[in-house]
Order: sequence, then C-alpha cells, then structure tokens
Amino acid sequence: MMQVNSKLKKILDRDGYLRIKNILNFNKDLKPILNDMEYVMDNLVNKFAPRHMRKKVFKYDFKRKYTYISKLNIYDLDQHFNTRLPRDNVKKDSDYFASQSLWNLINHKKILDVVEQLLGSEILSNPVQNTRIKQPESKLPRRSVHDGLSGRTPWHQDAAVLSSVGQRLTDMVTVWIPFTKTTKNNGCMITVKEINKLGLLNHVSGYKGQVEIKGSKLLDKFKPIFLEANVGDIIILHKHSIHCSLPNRSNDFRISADLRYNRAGTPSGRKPLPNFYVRSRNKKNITIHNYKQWISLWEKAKNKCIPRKYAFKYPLPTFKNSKRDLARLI
Ligand SMILES: O=C(O)CCC(=O)C(=O)O
Repeated sequence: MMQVNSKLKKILDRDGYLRIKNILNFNKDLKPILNDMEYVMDNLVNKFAPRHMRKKVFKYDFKRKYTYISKLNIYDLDQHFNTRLPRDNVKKDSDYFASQSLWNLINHKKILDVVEQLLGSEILSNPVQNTRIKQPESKLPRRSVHDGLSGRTPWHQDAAVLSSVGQRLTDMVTVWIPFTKTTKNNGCMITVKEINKLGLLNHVSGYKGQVEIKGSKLLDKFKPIFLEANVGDIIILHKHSIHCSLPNRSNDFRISADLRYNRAGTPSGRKPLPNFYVRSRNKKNITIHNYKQWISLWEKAKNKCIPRKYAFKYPLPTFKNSKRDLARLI
C-alpha cells in the first residue's frame, strides 16, 4: 500500500477535521442538485397534493413547496431526497435521489483532488452517503427533531455505521458539502479537536436506531469546534471524528450532502451497495463512466436487497468490555 504523506492528511489525522474553503461553484455544482430536488417535489405534488392545489403549489419557490409537501404526511418523505436506498423495507419501488447533478458532484475534480491527498490515487465512491434537507426545527413534527436526515444528528463516528469488517478495515473519509451557508444557528456540525485519536468507541442504539456514542453527554464538557461553512466550502471528517449536528434554530433551510470515499483495497463496509472507482492511475479500473451506469449499480443493489428487505445493517461497535467506552478514555 502506498503511504499518503500529504500536509492535509497530517492535519486530518491530527485534528479529525478539515475545512477546505471555496472550491465549489454554487451555480455550476450545487444549484443543479437543488433544481433536481425541486423536480422531485413537483412529482410528489402531482402524486399527493389535492388536484385543486397543484397548479398553485407548482409556482411556489423551493422552500415554500417543500414546506407544503412536508405537511402532506408522505411516508418517509426524507427518503425521496436522500441519495441512497432506504435502510429498511427495501422494495421494488423504493425511491432514492440519484440525479445526473449528484453524479457530477461525486466525481467533481476539485473534490477528488482533495480526497487524493488524503487517501492516495486509488479512490472509490463509498455508498454511505446522504442528502439532507433541514427545515427550521420549529416547523418540524416532533418525531423528526432527532432524526438525522431532517433534524439534529446525534454524536457518532462515521466508522460506526459500517459492517464489522468495515469498522476494522475501511479507510474512508467523509466529504460534507453545504448548499446553504451553515452556522451555529442553523445547525452546523460540531466536533472536538483531536478526539479522533481515541479510535473507534462503543456506541449505543439511539433514536430510531441511529448510532450514538455511548455516554455522549460527557462530550458536553469539551470545547466544541463549530464546523460552520460557506457555500462553496467543504468539510472533511476523519472516520473516527466524533461529531453531531445542532438544531436548526433559524427561520431558514439548511441543506447539505455528505459523500464518502474509501481507499481501493479496503472494503466499502456496505455490501452490496455501489462501491466503484472514481479515480485511479490505471484508467481500466474506472468502469462506471456515467450517470446511467451509476443508477444501474443502485438498481442491481436494490434487487439484491429486496429479498433480505434491508439495504444495510451494522452491528453497533460494542467491544466485549468497557475499555472502548468514552468514559474510560477521556
Ligand atoms: O449533516 C448533518 O447534520 C450530519 C452529517 C453527519 O453527521 C455525517 O455526515 O456523518
């Protein structure tokens, strides 16, 4: 294995996070994804809104339209905007948000240039990925306040959501991308500097089965790093960075994507979901060249998941004794 020795990697390994400023262009790289989300909303309006309302709602802007559809009681609404299969109950018609614009983002040269400095030249797109639309918390139904896709995200490490083999072996980074300026007030992520050095810790099953660091209350006594970001910036997280996201206390939306990449030769940690080369010195390794091929990978994965009914399941990292409890290590 080639050792990566870049300055960026050293900082990531030391601090657990990186903020790379101003590398994406809103109109070119991000707005097309918001447009595609709006297209999904229009389809949902067509399907679920009363006929007499549709013409009017089609004319609403993004936020007003989303607010409208979020009141229609659509089952698992977030899933229509999330760029992966649902965790449970995978069915033939399970929907997910995979657009040409997202494909372009996953393959964005400037993102991959940064990732190459962290993982080396042989990089795979990892299927642990999400797109999140967060309304002001005051507008959320109570059941969504602690749901990481639409509300707050609990304290966790990203390595914890991989299979047990992935928890041990996957060499992965998270690339978090804001579509809206993200601040303390509207729910930015927070972390603790250098806490990644503790390695993988024991987690517990939190709200709706989301993974949560065991004893996460103890993190309140650390100085938080607020991972605020402007549109165009990206935030990189180490797989052992402990992080969560704050409530959106603003009156506006907070929208983001979190993509992941892993080093070739290490497992995806989410079989059989798509895990394919996006960069390699040997061009023959790149077999997925376009959006249609990418979708067909997701559809094939879906067919494999239907009989077992789930797209992914991960054992909570729970080591045999309490040696890996946060409480024992800080
Ligand atoms: O965007 C968020 O609220 C949380 C993102 C996150 O925790 C992650 O990408 O691991």
